[in-house]
Amino acid sequence: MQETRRQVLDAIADGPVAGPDLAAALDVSRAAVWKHVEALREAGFDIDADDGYRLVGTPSFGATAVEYGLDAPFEVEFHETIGSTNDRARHLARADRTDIVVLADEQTGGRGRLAREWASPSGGVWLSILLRPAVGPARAPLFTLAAAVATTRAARRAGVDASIKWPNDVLAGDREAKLAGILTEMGGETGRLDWLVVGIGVNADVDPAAVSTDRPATSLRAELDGGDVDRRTFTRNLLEAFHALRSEPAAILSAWRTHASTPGRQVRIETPDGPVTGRAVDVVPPGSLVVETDSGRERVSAGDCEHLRPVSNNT
Ligand code: BT5
Repeated sequence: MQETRRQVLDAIADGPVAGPDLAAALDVSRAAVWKHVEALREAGFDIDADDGYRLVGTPSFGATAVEYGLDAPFEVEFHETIGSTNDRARHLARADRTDIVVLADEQTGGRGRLAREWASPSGGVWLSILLRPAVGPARAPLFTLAAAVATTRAARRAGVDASIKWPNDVLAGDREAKLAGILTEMGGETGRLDWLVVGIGVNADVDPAAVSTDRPATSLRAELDGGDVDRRTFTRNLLEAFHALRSEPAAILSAWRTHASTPGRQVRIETPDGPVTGRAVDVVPPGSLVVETDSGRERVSAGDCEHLRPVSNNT
């Protein structure tokens, strides 16, 4: 958000401030104050001007709504509808940008891994974070884990009991239905990571039936029994948690372990080299799952993981 606009919002958040006082405090003309107020109104802020300027309402979603009060250095670009936020972030990567969050209410061409479709109706939190971390490509999976932790934390703060299924799913509810998925893409020369796009799709204020697929899906709204979903606060919490983790990569794995439900579970993982079945033991750098199989421990770096239910004794 433009800095003066942020200062205007901060100044009028706690009560009416007369136009001339605001102009003097910000060292701009009165006409400039009026222009900023108009721009903020257009962005959805409700600003009362009866008795000086006073902020009476913030927009529920959008770039300015998320950026206002965001304690992380991201610029937010919002689209009511877009093909895929990952595609847009990749485009921005080619223009040498960084630390941008592309956020959308709806995607018409949302993508999952391996060119699968990602259902993205209006009401979701569909976002992609463009980063240029100073690490090699081999460390990129850490950022997928960080995104999963950040999403899980934000969901829990919203009152939803979420947990991570290795490597990129956030599950919720008794059925362990999919609440969110993550698609990380990267670019660079051999051995060098130029950019990273971490795409996060969260079924926020949507009906699970609108995203129903071959596998069970859920949403924040469904998990809150139809209660209000504050997408603005959710997105802010998610971005702040992600920023804290990317600033301290050494803390990512331990944070992942405390938010994941995969370790200790019987799993079946479809890998490019065939299925691996056994008990998930741990996650090791840069994000591989260690599985105890009949023929010993195996490290799996990529694949589709299924949590197997323990076989009941009376069947
Ligand atoms: C993922 O893939 O889980 C990664 C999803 C990433 C989506 C975000 S949204 C913002 C950004 N922009 C994009 O274009 N993408 C990213 P994967 O693990 O391959 O799971 C895909 C599978 O999940 C599909 O084959 C369906 O079975 C299921 N699925 C599709 N849409 C879903 C939804 N909205 N909720 C739950 N499950 C879904």
